Amino acid sequence: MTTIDSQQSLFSAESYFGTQTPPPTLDQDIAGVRSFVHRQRDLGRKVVLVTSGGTTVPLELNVVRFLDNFSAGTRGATSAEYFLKAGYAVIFMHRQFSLQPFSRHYSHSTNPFLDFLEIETTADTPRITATPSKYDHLLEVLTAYKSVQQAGLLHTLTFVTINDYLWLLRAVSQELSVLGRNALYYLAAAVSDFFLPRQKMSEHKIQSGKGSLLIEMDQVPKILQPLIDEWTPDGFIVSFKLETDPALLVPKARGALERYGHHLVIGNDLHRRKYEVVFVSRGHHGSAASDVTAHWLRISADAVDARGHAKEIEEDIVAELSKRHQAWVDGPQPRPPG
Ligand code: 9Z3
Repeated sequence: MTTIDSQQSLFSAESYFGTQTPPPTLDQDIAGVRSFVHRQRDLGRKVVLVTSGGTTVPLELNVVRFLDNFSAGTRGATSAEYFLKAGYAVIFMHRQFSLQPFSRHYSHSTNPFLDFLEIETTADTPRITATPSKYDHLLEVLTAYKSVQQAGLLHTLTFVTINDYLWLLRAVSQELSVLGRNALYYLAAAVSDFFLPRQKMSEHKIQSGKGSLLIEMDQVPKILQPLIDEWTPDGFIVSFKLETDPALLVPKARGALERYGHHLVIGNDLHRRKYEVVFVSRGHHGSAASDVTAHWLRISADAVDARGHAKEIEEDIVAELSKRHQAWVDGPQPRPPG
């Protein structure tokens, strides 16, 4: 059995999965992913895994309190819609109750769906109709949603804790690896950097009355490394880097790219994330550190799209990614060993 080094408190992916327990629904979730992936493979479709929303860090085994983060899942849910439009099948792995593709347009707090409905009382039996001013938009969203459902292009999975997320990501990526280069990873979930191993968690609700509470957390293992090297070596992998200090954004994104050697890091600043992102990747001349390029995508706050709706930066992110992923699919294949 893998043990935790209590001196270092540093988990490798191997020691993490050797000591932390899988979520109870993992096998069932993965059976669903397997049949989805195999169906898409038989149909020759590319598949993108979109991770979305924030992970929680429970403080107790019988959990009453947990740490969380700000992410509502807007980036992931919006991008998933554009990936579907671009012809991808989508595995949408999201934080329970965070925004989802299509229904995101009718979020309960900003756009409650009941406000889109009217009761017509002219006939004997009252009928429900759509509010006229909202009708066109509703029809557009509903048409896209129904056609995606009918074509079986969207598969949804949920996580809550950082532990759920890590187990699911490993298992889903192993399933997706059968697609080789046709698999794209779009890791937009806001993943906690720190966690409490279950061996250090209080079983019951932490009691107050003893003064301040001190909690020492362990670092979450760097999961991108085995994802890239072992679980899905041929997939096109895009990670996100979030910073709040703009001066750190490109250096940190660049650091992640150099550390893991994957395809692309998309950097975003917390406050500017809806209007600009930076694509940090290697150029065309090999993997020399000096060859890293930073390519900015920007939209203005009042930009509109081709249909006259408020422009979403995810439209441009996904357009650029589809091109880069296709170039990877069509690119030179590594020579077989021997
Ligand atoms: C992101 O950077 C996402 O774009 C956001 C989206 C979380 C900012 P919203 O849900 O926000 O649309 O409101 N995701 C990745 C964040 C993250 O945890 N990155 C890690 C890091 O920065 C690396 S995997 O170190």
